[in-house]
Amino acid sequence: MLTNIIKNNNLKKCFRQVKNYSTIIKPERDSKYATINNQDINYFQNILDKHSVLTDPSDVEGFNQDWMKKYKGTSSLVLKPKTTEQVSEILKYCNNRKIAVVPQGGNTGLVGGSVPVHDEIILSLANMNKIEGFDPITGVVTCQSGTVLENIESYLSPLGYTVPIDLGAKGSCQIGGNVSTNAGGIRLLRYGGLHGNILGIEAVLADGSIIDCLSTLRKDNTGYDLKQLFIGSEGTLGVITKVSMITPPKPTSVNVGLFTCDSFDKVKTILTRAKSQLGDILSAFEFMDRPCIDVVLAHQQVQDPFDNKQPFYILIETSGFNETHDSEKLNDFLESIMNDDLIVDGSLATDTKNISAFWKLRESITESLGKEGAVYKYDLSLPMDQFYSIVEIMRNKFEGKANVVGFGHVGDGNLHLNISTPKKPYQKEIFDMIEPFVYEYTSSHRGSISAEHGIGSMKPNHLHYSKSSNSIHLMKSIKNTMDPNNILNPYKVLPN
Ligand code: FAD
Ligand code: 2HG
Ligand code: ZN
Repeated sequence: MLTNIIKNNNLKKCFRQVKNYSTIIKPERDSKYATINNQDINYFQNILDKHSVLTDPSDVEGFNQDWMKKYKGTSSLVLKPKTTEQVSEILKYCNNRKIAVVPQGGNTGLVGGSVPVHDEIILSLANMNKIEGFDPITGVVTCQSGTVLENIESYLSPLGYTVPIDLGAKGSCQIGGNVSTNAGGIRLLRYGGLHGNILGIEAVLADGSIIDCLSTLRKDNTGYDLKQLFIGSEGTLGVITKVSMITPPKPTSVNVGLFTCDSFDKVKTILTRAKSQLGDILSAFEFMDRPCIDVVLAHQQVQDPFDNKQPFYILIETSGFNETHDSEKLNDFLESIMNDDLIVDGSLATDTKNISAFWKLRESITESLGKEGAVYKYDLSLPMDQFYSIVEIMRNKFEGKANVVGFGHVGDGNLHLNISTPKKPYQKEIFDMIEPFVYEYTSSHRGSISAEHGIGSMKPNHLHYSKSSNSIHLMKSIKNTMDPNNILNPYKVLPN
């Protein structure tokens, strides 16, 4: 209790309100950072071409605002380098001048990490979008960090390979952003996370030095695995300029089933069975509750999949290479869950059009929620026994006040708890009903307050709910070693 009181007092000190609390609170601007002047602009125009230095407020505006329209900075400058050397020159200069910098990928992040808090320079990686090589024997692809995820998939697909990560934002997010956030997504269940799939990284440190860890080797135990530090560091330790990644062969036989359930206990039983009976062909196990379906139906051109509404919807995908073998496994599994009355309704899609329709229901939840008003997002890892209870608790708390939905990567123990109100901007009253309660609940069950979206601007002062003070201390000393002037993505990830 005492430590909590101390922590809350610290929190008040570090995070002072800059506007009234109807909007998002920001830490105060640190006066140690320089403000941009004409000399700086001239310097950047000399190392980049004129089109890669954006200063017109109408060009800069979109880069200041995050995807959710929740976080907004006041930067007056966007730099769009094309090469690692240019990134190096920029950072070296900024480090000497103490100019703060926010690296930006596709700007689809959901925790406010990709936009400036104040007037930090925006370093957009959008022009570093070349796929540099692919080895069909090892399946390793190497590309610049600004390559859009979907473009890597389009490049690999005709070659018979696929990317090991997939998420709803694939059309805009960049591989550098994915690596920097250690994004999870819908295929983590099958291929594992990026800490395993990224083989190499080239990154530029705050002082401009280029760290070449761009290995394409699967095995390399030569000292500390430095690339791991950059994975999930959200632009605070360096700017990732290139990555090399394992790509698995693209499955040729894909099936997607959509099922309804009348209890969350049954969802859990189906998950256990799917893991044991489908084994190696199970490639996604996602769930959404009925309020999610209602939100999607309200905002998208999709049909209610079944006449009979149920509280839970599960999407199961199998991907393999032998249609007969996969169908046999899937049929045995379906028979077992039907015979035991685990599902109420179900439908199977085997052709691309129907598969996409099922995925659209799941993947458009985030966009549809965004059309509702203000959305309060919580991205939690929780043990299965406490997984859905938090949604029910919050729904009771918010009855008549807000719409509470639960969905996510249940196969990975990752819940997306979203609370939406028709009113924007964000309300203090609503935050107070959610925080710190949701974080305390998660921490008390040894869960994670950020399963896959990161910490960004949203949660630095809540990091202690998932990390010990010794761990935070070590993180701070790593940050201090790699970026002693704290120019890279300040005010983010680490508490003050
Ligand atoms: P940005 O949003 O631009 O940046 C994210 C962070 O990474 C920032 O801190 C930024 O400073 C840093 N950064 C970006 N590029 C670099 C770089 N080259 N070097 C150093 N730092 C960098 N996330 C999931 O994990 N799973 C999901 O299933 C998922 N689904 C989503 C669905 C939708 C519709 C949306 C809008 C978002 C979703 N996200 C998901 C969140 C988001 O897409 C991911 O976090 C993604 O990895 C961010 O990539 P980005 O290129 O947009 O990065
Ligand atoms: C997803 O799984 C994303 O769709 C977004 O991680 C989750 O909107 C969210 O909360
Ligand atoms: Zn997710």
